[in-house]
Amino acid sequence: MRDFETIIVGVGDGIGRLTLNRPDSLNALNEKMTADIQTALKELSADRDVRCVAITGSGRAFSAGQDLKEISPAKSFADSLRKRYNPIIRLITGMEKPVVALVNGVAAGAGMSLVLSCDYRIMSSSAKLIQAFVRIGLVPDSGSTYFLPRFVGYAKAFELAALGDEISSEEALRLGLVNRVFPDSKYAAESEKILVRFANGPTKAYSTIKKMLRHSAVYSLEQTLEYEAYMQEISGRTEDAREATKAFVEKRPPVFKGK
Ligand code: T3D
Repeated sequence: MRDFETIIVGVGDGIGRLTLNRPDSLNALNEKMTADIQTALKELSADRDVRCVAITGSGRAFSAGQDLKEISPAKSFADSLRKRYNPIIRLITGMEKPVVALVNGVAAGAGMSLVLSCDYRIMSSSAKLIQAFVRIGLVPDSGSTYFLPRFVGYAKAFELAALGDEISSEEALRLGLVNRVFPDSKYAAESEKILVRFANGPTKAYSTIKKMLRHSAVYSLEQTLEYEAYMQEISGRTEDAREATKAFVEKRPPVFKGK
């Protein structure tokens, strides 16, 4: 994978790793970084050796959101979201492999939206989430108003978005905003085990699960039952499904190839 100015990208053992790398500004998202993230996500998506993608931040933060030193009244917020942020959220949610957020430190504003758009979220115990938009008189963007009420319900979503208070890792876990929290001392090793598990799993099934869960958010039970039947027909014919059924009969663990 090539070098980028604002992020570090690496691939190994089936895992694509994207690290936001402007630690002096808590990995604030400037124009160059959002462009770099888009390019990297497209490349990781197309790379057949990558079966799981992890996104994290360098230094003490995940990301402090939009670079406030680049905000100016002269620019269009809508254009910025349409060109810079919304494509990133679409690339993550549409990626045909699991995308895991490793929340190593504070994730604020669009940084928190980026976390919410991932399929699985792991947080270190000292990290915080902040719907920081309202603190500067803005409203949530980059998918936060889609994900928040679906994860925590309207009442809590309104509170988090309108008050913009820090959400501790304990509260994030209790609310269902993240999947796992590990003490800072164990966070790296425990996260790695989960990434390895995704990278060795049935990638096509993961991708289909992503599509099905998004589909079910807008369709009726009847339509969902039919979609499940359709998707199971496809899933049942993958190499991984055949291998896992054979492995069960042979009383051995399956070897998934992501095919
Ligand atoms: O244009 C559009 O598309 C609009 C889109 C908007 C989406 C958004 O994300 S809006 C929300 C933007 N983010 C924020 O409002 C959060 C701003 N940051 C903070 O509130 C705090 O930094 C934190 C709560 C995240 C962390 O606080 P703390 O005390 O741990 O760190 P700090 O001292 O505030 O920051 C450390 C450095 O990072 C500092 O730089 P310095 O003074 O040492 O040179 C600070 O300026 C810099 N920094 C932190 N956040 C940002 C930032 N620089 C630029 N942009 C930031 N967002």
